[in-house]
Amino acid sequence: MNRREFVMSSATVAAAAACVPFTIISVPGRPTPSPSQLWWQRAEMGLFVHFGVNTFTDREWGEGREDPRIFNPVSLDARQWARAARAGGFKYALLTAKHHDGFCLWPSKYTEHSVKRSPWRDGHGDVVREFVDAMRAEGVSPGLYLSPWDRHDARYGTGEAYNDYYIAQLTELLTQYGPIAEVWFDGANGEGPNGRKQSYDWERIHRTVRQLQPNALMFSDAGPDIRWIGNERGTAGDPDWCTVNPALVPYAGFDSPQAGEWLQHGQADGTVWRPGEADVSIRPGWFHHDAEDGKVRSTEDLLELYFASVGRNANLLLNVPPTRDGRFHEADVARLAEFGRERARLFADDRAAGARVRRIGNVVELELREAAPIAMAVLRERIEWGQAVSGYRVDALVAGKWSTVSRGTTIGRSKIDRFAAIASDRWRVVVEQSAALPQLGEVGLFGPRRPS
Ligand code: FUL
Repeated sequence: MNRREFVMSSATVAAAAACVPFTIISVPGRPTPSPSQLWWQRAEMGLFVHFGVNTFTDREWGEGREDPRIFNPVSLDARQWARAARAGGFKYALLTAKHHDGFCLWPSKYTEHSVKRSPWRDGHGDVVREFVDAMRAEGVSPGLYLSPWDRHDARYGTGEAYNDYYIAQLTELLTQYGPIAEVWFDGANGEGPNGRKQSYDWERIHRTVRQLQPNALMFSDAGPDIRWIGNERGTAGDPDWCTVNPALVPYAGFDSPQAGEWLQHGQADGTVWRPGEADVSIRPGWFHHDAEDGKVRSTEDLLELYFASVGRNANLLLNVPPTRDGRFHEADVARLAEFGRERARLFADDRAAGARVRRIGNVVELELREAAPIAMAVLRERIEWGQAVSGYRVDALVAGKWSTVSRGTTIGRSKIDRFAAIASDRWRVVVEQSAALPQLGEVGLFGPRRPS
């Protein structure tokens, strides 16, 4: 925003404040998203793909002593994963290139513990390659998970030697597979084969990613670009700020009784932009287990996750694990497609489209073409200028009087409010409290859900 716009909007705020009470609690220099963060927040949803030796041992955490010969996904079809991702509306996807067991899904030069020692594709296969190619072919941006905790490698827990190994692997992944949208750093930090824990060199890890792929976003409890939302249930906090105070959670895996809360909510006065990502699995486990084929989340459940994450200013990272065959199970594929269809139906008819919009200071007023019943409001701030709103309400004009249908705290990139359907052609969003000059973006208004 240039100075002139700022002065003009400040003036309109002052004018409107006379009739609609409004408080700006402070006006510091607010952090804003980088172009990659902005792309990522607009992407809304990523698909997580947990796959590896655990898929074959029926476990969640491998020990690091698994025989690579057990890895043989005879019908592996990454394109099937990618089609399912696209049908569900996922714009990016993350593969566990290496989980805590240390087994690498690509033929790393730096270890023998990888697909090259497996019978799959006669030891010439590369799951990372098939994954990135398939995702890109379906218009889904690939990302990778590389577990720092490694229960196989003898260097783990010895200091520099393991850090060198980790950086060498990261370098392979970031130089041989094209643009990587997101690199996921897990906070889990257990013992290695020698019974010792490794102290990770985060500074060097971050520097490596920035140098090799300046547009890749780094996720961890401590970012630096995307923060963990503080639970594995796929739900963001309310309020949820994109800004955080980086000193509170200084590194991935940082253990403190308050860390969960800090990550859930972010901080209104945070000095860095670090939006939250809410990870959760479509099944009870992260890896595929036959016994959980009947426990795939329902479409209703997935929609609730969407409202509790994207609807509260976070991204949703939904895990779907391939089976031993190397394909997604048909139940998961069907669920993803239905989830995509249901969201398309829910958001098909924006009744605010074509409305007359008046923006007066802290109020956005909409005059719809007709008085249709509305049951859901989608609010956005123009986050390219930062996040500011900390209190708002949505009103409808009913029988000549404004009545409040929902109230909330933060908005950010997206806030979705659902309420009992109410018919009116006049709606308004009133910002009641803000950490800086509020910049409301589009407002979407949608009718009640129709039975399918
Ligand atoms: C955790 C890991 O320990 C789980 O196995 C899984 O990968 C999850 C996404 O992150 O920290």
